[in-house]
Amino acid sequence: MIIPYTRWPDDFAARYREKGYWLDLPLSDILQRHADNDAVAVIDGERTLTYRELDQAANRLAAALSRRGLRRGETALVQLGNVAEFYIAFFALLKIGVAPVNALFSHQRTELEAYARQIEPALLIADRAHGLFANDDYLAQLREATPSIRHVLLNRDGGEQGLARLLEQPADGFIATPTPADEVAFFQLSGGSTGTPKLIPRTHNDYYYSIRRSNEICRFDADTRYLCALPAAHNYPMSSPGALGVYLAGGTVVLANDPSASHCFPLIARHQINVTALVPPAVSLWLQALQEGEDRAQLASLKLLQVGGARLSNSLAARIPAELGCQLQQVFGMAEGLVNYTRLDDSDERIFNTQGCPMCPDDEVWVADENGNALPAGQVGRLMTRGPYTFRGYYQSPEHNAQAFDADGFYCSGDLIAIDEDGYITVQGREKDQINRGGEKIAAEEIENLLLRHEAIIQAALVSMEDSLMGEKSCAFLVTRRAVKAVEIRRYLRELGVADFKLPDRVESVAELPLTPVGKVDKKQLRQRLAERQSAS
Ligand code: AMP
Ligand code: DBH
Repeated sequence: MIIPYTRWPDDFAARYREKGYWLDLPLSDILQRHADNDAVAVIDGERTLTYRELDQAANRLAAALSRRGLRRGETALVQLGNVAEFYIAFFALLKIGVAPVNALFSHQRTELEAYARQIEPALLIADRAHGLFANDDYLAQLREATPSIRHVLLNRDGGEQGLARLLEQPADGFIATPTPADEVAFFQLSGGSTGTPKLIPRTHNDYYYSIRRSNEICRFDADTRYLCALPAAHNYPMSSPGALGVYLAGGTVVLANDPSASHCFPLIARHQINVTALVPPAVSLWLQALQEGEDRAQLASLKLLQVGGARLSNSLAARIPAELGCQLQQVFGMAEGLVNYTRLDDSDERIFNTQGCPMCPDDEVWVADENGNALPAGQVGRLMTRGPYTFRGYYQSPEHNAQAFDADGFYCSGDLIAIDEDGYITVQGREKDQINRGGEKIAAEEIENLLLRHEAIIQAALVSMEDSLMGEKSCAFLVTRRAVKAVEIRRYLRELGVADFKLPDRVESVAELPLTPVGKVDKKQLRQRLAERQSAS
């Protein structure tokens, strides 16, 4: 069984191999190569796993899953937070060629079910610590709705379905059977702009390259001590260079539950963290904590702070070295592939004012106008890209792919950017119908569709509004049959089972939605209304 996906054309694949980007190694090699390494790989609270222990744990789980009949080419739905088991499960599944979707811990029923419908998983791995899985009620519902699920494993469960139990069983004679390196290793999540969350097939070859090249640029090595404070399943802390970069280099990953200063500062001091990755709102909160008297000495070991996921303002950027006492690196990436970094030896001017440049010499990035024509340096337009680690199609989404890619296989990310004479990118805005709430992406259409199912709602438009901390928050403009309150709308959406970060921060009732000349909802005008109101208040 192999998982279908949109392949790179043969001539591209040949070139990517010839240039050494694709090495035809499985991602499980990242851990396998350290099987005899007794250095600490991961620290999760009071637990510490060496590379040898991490690899053995992954082998034991892999062996147990194969004994239960999981087969290469099948898929798994996984929802684990920032716990060592996330990596154990990820490597175990790679070792037996089962491709996971790693849902975010913040995801709820709507997201989990949308992923399950798309991949028809044979295995579910979830956590008793998640509200949905605290007891077996939802589990039964999910299994009922997803007949493909044959096995369930639960973290923090002492019983039959407990993950811990499988981790105790020996892996005697286990032989890894990863999928071939040019097949799907796992699915990454797209921030999305459509009604259903889209999945991004990532192959071993393309993802391994992305991690390896990220390590070169960010200079990760065996002395790297990386704090993983963003959701571990997200592409950024997983691969840019993220935890997988750290493992490849033989360094140490320290897991944090959240990016708050009160939680992270003591971890940085205790574990002598020298690099971490944040989104811009977390940076603001760290700076604020220092101003309110948190001891800066706790950050003495921190050398590099990566910031990405959403636009970092120039003013916030400049405060990082001055106030946190470490170097800043801007990261502009996407789960679909392309990652841009400011380089460690770039000038402050570049580091503060740009989102970096593509990491690979064979990343093809250009700026298109509305008609798909290339724009000259400095002009703002659509980001178009293809390359050795940028995907060629969302999973089983031919219609959406026809829109998201041009005839030459260039992916249109929906970002509006300018590229300067030296190839450095600045993100100027967005064309996709998405709200970037401090790095967490909300597809407007997904929420609008759910809102329209409410008995009192006739029309709905979700738009971004500026927010000093989050960058953007969401506002739902509603045309309703009767008066509705924001709390009612939020409760309704929560009951439908959407992640909390997608709940509208504000709800506005209007008599009608403004339309563009072609009759689409004029979101630009709605955003303007919000901006005018904000500047008036
Ligand atoms: P996702 O599709 O969830 O992987 O999100 C990728 C998107 O996040 C990009 O297309 C951008 O819109 C946004 N993004 C990521 N990093 C940055 C950054 N450094 N500056 C501005 N936007 C960013
Ligand atoms: O926002 C992102 O998706 C993102 C940001 C920085 C990303 O996927 C990445 C780096 O790899």
